[in-house]
Amino acid sequence: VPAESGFSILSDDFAADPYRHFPRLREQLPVHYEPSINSYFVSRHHDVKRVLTDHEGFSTETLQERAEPVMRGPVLAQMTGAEHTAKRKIVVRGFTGQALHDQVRAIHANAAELIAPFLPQGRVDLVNDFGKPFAVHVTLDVLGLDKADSRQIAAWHSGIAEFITTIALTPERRRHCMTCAEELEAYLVPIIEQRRRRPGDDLISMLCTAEFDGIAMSNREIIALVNNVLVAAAEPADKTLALLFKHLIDHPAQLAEVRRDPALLPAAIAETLRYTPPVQLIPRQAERDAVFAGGTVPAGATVFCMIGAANRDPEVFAAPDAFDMHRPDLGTARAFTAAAQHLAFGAGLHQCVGTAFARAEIETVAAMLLPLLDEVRFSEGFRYLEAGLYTRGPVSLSLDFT
Ligand code: 2IO
Repeated sequence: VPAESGFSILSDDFAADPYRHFPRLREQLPVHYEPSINSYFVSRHHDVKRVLTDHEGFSTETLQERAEPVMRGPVLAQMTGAEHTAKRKIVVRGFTGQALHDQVRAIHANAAELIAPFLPQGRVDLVNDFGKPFAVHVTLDVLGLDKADSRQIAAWHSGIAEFITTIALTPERRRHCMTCAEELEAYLVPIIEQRRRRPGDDLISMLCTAEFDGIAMSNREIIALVNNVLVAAAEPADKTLALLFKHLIDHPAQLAEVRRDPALLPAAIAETLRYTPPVQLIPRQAERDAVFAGGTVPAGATVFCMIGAANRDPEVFAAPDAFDMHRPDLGTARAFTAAAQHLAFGAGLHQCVGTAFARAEIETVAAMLLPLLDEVRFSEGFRYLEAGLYTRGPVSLSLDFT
């Protein structure tokens, strides 16, 4: 039946506005098959949650092909058992407590430095002038990498992220992405060697000094985790920030409320993550035949969880297509925890380790920008455009302010 529906997730029509297609997908094609990539797409909240939390039925094997070539080793989401528990704990430690406290200072400093040149102009492209460099600078501070190299690292990051988030890569682009990954690896090796000898308080040093089973991690293991953090921290950040501002500008009453009371920002950020999750797809591999209400996924097949569709499932969220930071079903207090109703951070054993960091990052920068960008509005003639199937966000966000 799906093959005859005439509908494709790979069509330009879907790319232009996936949200328009989600109701029909959830209702009529809840287990949609794409023959050209031999993959299944699940869109109901219940089904997505099941795929992400049934670790026996669905594995992260897909990342061996989709991520490992550019990550140069296994990322956290690929690991299982004792290795996963131990290494996840090491990375969590790098993003909580004192480390997070220091990161908030760095977030503040980077935001202040990057917005300064635009304040006298009264105009900024929140994606390209600010968000993208901001996301990379903050990540470099976390890792303890030199911001003098930020343009080069940003270019390598783009290539690596392109590899992971492109549904069907051409051989030419694939080669470009692999070159980026190899050059970044060559850049990191001497830095890792040096941090082993003289560790600082950055995340790379933490990875160098941490022990798993009484043994220090190899260069390959550290490089993969550094790449993992680089992509996971930098790729969704500018998108989330721009989406937050877009939704607040589109909803002036809610914008006025968060201006009056910045304590509402976590709710506005959580609702942004529900309404327009920057990570739209999470891949898994079915380990055995999996029967859903709308069809069967055969053992060995790739299943993509459609986070954007699940987050607007009317079974879970009332009036799901409305942006409302006060919605009672958002569960604001739980929105950045394992009990979150929205699935923007995934679910289950591999749920995002950077959740607290992501919240602190967007909250800090938004609380800082809101008072600076007075009477913020879209620039005259600005046309809003989103791009991306895997990670998705505004292409640009030209704002005027006074
Ligand atoms: C980096 C896709 C931006 C992760 C991935 C290979 C593994 C994992 C994710 C997120 C976000 C990125 N998957 N982070 O979806 O670490």
